[in-house]
Amino acid sequence: MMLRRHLCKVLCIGLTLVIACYLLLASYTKVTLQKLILSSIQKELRLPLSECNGTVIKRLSHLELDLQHLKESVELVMKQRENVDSTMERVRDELPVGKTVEAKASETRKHKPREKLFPGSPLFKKWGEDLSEAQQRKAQDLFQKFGYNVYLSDQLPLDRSIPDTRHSRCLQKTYSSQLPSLSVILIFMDEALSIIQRAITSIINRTPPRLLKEIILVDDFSSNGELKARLEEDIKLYNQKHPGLLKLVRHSERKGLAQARNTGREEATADVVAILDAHIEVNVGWAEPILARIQEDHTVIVSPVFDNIHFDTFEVDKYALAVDGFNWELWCRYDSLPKAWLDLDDATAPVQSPSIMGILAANRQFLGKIGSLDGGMLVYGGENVELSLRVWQCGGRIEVLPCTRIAHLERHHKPYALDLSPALKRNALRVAEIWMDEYKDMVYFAWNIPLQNSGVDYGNISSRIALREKLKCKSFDWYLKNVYPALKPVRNIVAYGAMKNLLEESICLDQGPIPGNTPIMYGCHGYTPQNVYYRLSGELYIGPLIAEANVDDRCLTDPGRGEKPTLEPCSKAAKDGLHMYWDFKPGGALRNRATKRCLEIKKNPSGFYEPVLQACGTQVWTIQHTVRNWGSH
Ligand SMILES: *[C@@H]1O[C@H](CO)[C@@H](O)[C@H](O)[C@H]1NC(C)=O
Ligand SMILES: [Mn+2]
Repeated sequence: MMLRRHLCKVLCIGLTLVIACYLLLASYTKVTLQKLILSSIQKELRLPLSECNGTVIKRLSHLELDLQHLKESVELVMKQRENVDSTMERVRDELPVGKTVEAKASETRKHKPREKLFPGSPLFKKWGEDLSEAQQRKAQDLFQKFGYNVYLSDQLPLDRSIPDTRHSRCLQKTYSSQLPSLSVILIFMDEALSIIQRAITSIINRTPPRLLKEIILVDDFSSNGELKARLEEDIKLYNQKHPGLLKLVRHSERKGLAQARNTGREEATADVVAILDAHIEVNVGWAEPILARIQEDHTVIVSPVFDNIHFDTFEVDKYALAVDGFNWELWCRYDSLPKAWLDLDDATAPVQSPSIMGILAANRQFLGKIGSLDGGMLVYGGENVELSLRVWQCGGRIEVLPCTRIAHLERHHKPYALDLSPALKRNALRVAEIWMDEYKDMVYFAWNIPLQNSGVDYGNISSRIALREKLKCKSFDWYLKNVYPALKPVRNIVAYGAMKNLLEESICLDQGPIPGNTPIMYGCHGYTPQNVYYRLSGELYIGPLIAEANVDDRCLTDPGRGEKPTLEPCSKAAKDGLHMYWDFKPGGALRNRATKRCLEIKKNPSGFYEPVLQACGTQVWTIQHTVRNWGSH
């Protein structure tokens, strides 16, 4: 459940796009026209979402965009929007910054706007009206390089105040005077210096000095110059004021997020480590809840609540409390609060969470004992799910602490990474192979990767398997049932991937426009709208695999009359007794068990193939992957 104000905006854009997509798809307008429209709206799509969702959007923007992918991201946003709606209103009312923002906006309107040099740049949508041309150039340049507004960051005070986004009951909490000591670890790679300085300043100003033992900076082989001598001079200055507080460790080659976090933990000496990104500002009272909870139970891994620092204005938006989850691709996502927690009626109580987003705090020794972070996770992504499964399966627990709030800068774009999806896919398979037992197939299904000879090198996992045995960890089945019942496995999938009719092999079965429930034939592109999952029980899903237990997959259905097949929510279709069970073997017909009609393809008057239901002829279908021996293990 996410709180995103800009989701409104995305939704509006989204709806417009969906309508455009629908019209275009329906009439199969020329590909060139589609591309033209897409390139103009591509910019709109690259909106700042939280890090994990940003990755999804990012991935999409890296792919050859066509209408299908557009639909997919819009669908994603809409799904999130549904979840968010209710909390959005509530939190908006609570949010104290709303008024100031409006006041500021009307103030700036009085100034005569200068000419905009970069009218298309997201940096200048809400900011920078008074800049001279030289200043605009400089700001845009820095923005391109870093993915956020370095020009503004360099001017804002390092000790600026941010809204206290805690629930009022957090302010009444008192803590023991004998709390454990804290090492804060800041990981960075090509971050702007002022961003790191502001993170350090917020930590020094908002952590009681008696608790803060050290701040350890870990540089994962940055290339920008200001992080060399200038950062070292800075550290000297800080240490003159606070002797021995700051330490700097540099990697001599790029090692990725997981290993940078490990380096920080290994350097740390306090009882508790908080391993943070460097593009954050901690909020007031952030440390005490962490230290008190870990003192109470040293096996708890803590996730803070994130707020959003806007990449352009640096204003802070409050995000709603949610737990951290993931889907079968192992992308992170926010999930709704558990009923057991809501029943407690204590807004300050720790919330049990299936996963972490990345930033964490833990007992230093306990984190080491359970294997820190998996150094075999490369670049970025998946390392958070790996740690989460290990923590839960090996005797720890994960909690979100509502009174610990950290404002996190969400980049507009990650300037250094080209395409993260190969690393994400590889890391996901690594997690699946080490931790997910018989459920690992779900990750292969979601990514549409063959179970055998996947061609993906997830590295050597023997030491992590040995660790799992040494720690006598529980099964993934236990985790699903006891920790994350909201994640839905699908049983009896025997075939998956793109589905083609041998009559015309350049087109694939496709879920069709969203919103809408009419499958189509469309040029094969390999993305999730063309994922098909066939179950031994006869259901045939079309579209991305749904991981949420309370959201239905969509089943191919014969409505019993007319030619057009439909897609219906599977469990509703089953309850209503719709004709949703099919007989199918690769290279054979696709035949409805109830109506005995076959799904075949036929040219429409404009000369394009459409899927139709008709008396079975000779048409046959193939599907990309089958599960070992048609599912019999
Ligand atoms: C994997 O790593 C272990 C040590 O952790 C080593 O003994 C083994 O030979 C490695 N396997 C391969 C295939 O490299
Ligand atoms: Mn981050």
